[in-house]
Amino acid sequence: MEEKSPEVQWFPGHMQKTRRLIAENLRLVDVVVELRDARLPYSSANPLLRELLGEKPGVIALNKSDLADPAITKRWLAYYRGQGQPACAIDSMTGRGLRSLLARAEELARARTERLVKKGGRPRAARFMVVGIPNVGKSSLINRLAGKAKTRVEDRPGVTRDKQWIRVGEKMELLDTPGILWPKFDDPEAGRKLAFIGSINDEVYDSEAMAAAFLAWMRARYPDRLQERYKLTADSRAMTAADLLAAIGAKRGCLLKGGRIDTLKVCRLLMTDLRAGKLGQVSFDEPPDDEQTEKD
Ligand SMILES: Nc1nc2c(ncn2[C@@H]2O[C@H](COP(=O)(O)OP(=O)(O)O)[C@@H](O)[C@H]2O)c(=O)[nH]1
Ligand SMILES: [Mg+2]
Repeated sequence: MEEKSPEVQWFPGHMQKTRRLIAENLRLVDVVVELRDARLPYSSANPLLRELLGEKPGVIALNKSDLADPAITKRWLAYYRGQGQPACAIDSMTGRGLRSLLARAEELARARTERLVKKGGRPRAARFMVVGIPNVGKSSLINRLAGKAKTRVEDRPGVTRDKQWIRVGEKMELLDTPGILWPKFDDPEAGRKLAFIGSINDEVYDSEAMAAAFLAWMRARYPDRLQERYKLTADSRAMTAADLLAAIGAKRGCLLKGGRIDTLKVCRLLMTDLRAGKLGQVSFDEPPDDEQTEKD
């Protein structure tokens, strides 16, 4: 919640500091869980994380998979598999997928922990941290993994005092503070999609343009959903985005004095319905098409 607020601005200085903090924490862990929004596996990624990670293994966790289109999530997972990138779909609210996420992370960490033992170190739990842009569910995941007890691992020599570790299962320890990354700035389409799902402040976007882009996407990918939700006639399929917006506004009584359509209100209604899941499971990023992936 706290990072979601529109007041958070990512100034270059802020980004430098974030980078440094994450780099420091990265040295303490064996593996990184990179959270992305399952509805936006591309747009909710931080473009610099790969570089920050270096050789450190990472597993991508597509969170909020309950809200995403399951068929598209499946294609993303196949895509990552093709790239040799460990990934899984999770739901931090119910805990779905967490067991397999932990298994993947533990497996990736093992190479490192075993190497340490070979070099004469004592066997120890695999350490990991969670990173991601604001609002992808980092705190929810950490709380879920920590459980009600919030068992903390006591301070140990060699571990910075202010770092808290949470024991997760038998073999793992989780850094209790997530790494907060900044979202993609240079890609207006990604920004617009992040605004759809409420991950960045949508006031910076022209709401009518945003709604038009949203309606175009819904129409192309989920042609029945708008019709069902707003009880539109079949000919609404052929309408322009502006006419569609007006039709939805008329159905929902989003009117200004004098009977004109209150476009802003319709835009808000669309976003509220989307975010509440009233338009069903929707994904806005699709993986590069499979044929191309195979050629790469
Ligand atoms: N439906 C759904 N909502 C989630 C999931 N994980 C987190 N959320 C919600 O997403 C919002 C942001 O979560 P939060 O953990 O604060 O994200 P953070 O900013 O990355 O720490 C909250 O309203 C959560 O309840 C999930 O898997 N499914
Ligand atoms: Mg948080």
